[in-house]
Amino acid sequence: MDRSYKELLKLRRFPHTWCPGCGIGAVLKNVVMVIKELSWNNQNTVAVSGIGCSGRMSGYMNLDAVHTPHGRVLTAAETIKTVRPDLNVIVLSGDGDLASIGGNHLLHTSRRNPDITVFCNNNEIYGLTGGQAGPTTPKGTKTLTSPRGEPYLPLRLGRILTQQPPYFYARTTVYHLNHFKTCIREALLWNGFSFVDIISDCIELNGRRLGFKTAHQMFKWFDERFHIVEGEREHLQEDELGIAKAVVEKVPRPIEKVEEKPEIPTEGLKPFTLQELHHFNGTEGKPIYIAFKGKVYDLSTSPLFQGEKRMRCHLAGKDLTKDMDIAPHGEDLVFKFSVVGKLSGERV
Ligand SMILES: Cc1ncc(C[n+]2csc(CCOP(=O)(O)OP(=O)(O)O)c2C)c(N)n1
Ligand code: SF4
Repeated sequence: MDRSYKELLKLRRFPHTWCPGCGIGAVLKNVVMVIKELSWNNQNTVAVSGIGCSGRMSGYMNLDAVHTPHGRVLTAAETIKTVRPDLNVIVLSGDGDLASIGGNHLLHTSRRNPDITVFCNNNEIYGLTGGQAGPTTPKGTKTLTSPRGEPYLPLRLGRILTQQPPYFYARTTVYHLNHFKTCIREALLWNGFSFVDIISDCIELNGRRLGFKTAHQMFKWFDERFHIVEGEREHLQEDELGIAKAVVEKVPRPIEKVEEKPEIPTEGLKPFTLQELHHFNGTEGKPIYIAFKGKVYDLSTSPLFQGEKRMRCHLAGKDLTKDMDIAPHGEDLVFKFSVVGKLSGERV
């Protein structure tokens, strides 16, 4: 068996801190294996983690890694991708970190669609802090904070993340290993925001409370709860493992009609020096003239010139060529007004 994926693990930090049987180990191993298969390495790939047992994954990877404050993993990952688009950016975190305290970032990062891949170790609980109910805990589950059963319906991550294209949402489990690896690979190769929702086990602080004696018993339970669906689809039912993806259809942009600007001849126009132009500044009933690219326009009827005969910070009676060249509307502000002369003489 090819064990070269171990190059991507910081083996000197092992043994890891996770409980025996915890699903996080399988997430780490399989993500690293696929990264190795794709020949990604510590020169071109960054791993970003949040807080929680799952958040420790990046620390065991032989990649540049960032361990971020609780809930802020996506902001850090998106920032890295923005300033270094050449890097592969992967996120490894828990359902609590991503969907509870980080829920708002999940909504908006997915909406902005940066090219990053998120691996969510979804054990349906807050593991690190003792097994409290989180946003993905199924209704009725007994936890440290819901001893009589979680009273609320969980967040349906699959529904939230497949609301509007483009999206890539995969649901898999740590038990369905072949399927899991396919999801990892497709997500890493997806161009845009991709999210792999990995149903995983926290045997110690969730499983035992639910009556499971071993992690393997929990895996069997995953097998009963979920089934794999093959092929292209846009949405997944709550009991389906698969990949839901959609791209935005490229609609050709309508060609903008460019308004023809009449060419105004300058011969025969009355010449104005800058000093003379300054006189027409709109005060005491005088007309409002401004110069633009050598022509003098009468803007007396322009609603843009108001108090103190200013157009925003620009005064009437001036040559505004430089200002209008860099303004968003530029020439469009003046060309519908009549030309009353041309600029001549030296600047004063
Ligand atoms: C601001 C802040 N609030 C609360 C905590 C406590 N805390 C640490 S990890 C965690 C939950 C982690 O749950 P999850 O992301 O599901 O990870 P798991 O431990 O289950 O892998 C919480 C609430 C914290 N570290 N910082
Ligand atoms: S507490 Fe739960 S999630 Fe954390 S390492 Fe142990 S089994 Fe895994």
